[in-house]
Amino acid sequence: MSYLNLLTETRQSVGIIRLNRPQALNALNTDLLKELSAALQALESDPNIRAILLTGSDRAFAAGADIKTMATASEEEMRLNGFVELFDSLQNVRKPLIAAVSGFALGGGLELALACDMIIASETAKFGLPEVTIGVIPGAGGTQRLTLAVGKALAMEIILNNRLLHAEEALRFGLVNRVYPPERYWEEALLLAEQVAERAPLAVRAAKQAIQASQAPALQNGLPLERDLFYQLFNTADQKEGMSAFLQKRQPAWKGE
Ligand code: CO8
Repeated sequence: MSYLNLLTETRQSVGIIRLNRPQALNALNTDLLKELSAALQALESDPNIRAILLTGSDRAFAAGADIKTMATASEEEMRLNGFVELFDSLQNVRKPLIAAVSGFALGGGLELALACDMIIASETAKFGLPEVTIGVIPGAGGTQRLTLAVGKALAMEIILNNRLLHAEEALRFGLVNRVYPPERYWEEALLLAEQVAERAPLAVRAAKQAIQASQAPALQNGLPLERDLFYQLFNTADQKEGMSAFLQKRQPAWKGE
């Protein structure tokens, strides 16, 4: 199967999905997320695949949800268009999912990496949730999964004040598993995926399920609340101002309305 916004390949029992919208730094739009959902489903149901590697380009894993497609949307349109719900397909993946991150992993891009089971980073990686700089909040699990990963104090700074973490900080704070030089991160991520793929598949799947259960209580409460608050912000002047300011490459003028 070939895709317009993804490149896919398999290496023995590892399925590889590469986000491929270079003109927008792999920003996530509906078409890309639909393809990602289909590609994940195909690998999940392929008995020859035992681990999945998700990656982007050297410049960007993904710079967030596509601001162009959201800028003028109303709250009702956002609730109805199913865009954010497409993200949920990641939660149905029971095989181990490893993110190989280089460059920008911002907003929905970081949320994508956080929804994976392990993150291998290039020294060039930059992690952040800059949504408040465009008048919204993370809507695909960022407030919950980042807080679980790095703790409340740092999550507050990252989400409320757009603090970016570089790769070494992300390693120190427990957001990523390992950091490698740019010329090696991808091969190391593939090696990790190949190693996990060698383990007993039913045991790996059971272990993933059990580890995920340790986070389930927080996620069950937090994810629906986060999504609802994210949608509500599309009913504000600040969301329209923030996103149009980004697209017009100017500073936003907040009204608090
Ligand atoms: N959406 C749409 N286009 C984007 C995005 C984006 N998120 N990020 C970058 N682009 C585009 C730029 O508009 C630009 O296009 P053009 O050449 O046509 O002007 C092109 O990619 C290259 O970007 P820049 O020229 O800005 O490159 P720089 O190297 O100067 O800057 C940055 C790189 C810092 C990454 C900058 O592009 C940036 O700040 N991007 C936006 C980051 C951001 O705010 N992300 C959060 C988006 S909101 C979000 O993710 C909410 C998630 C909600 C749930 C998602 C469910 C899927």
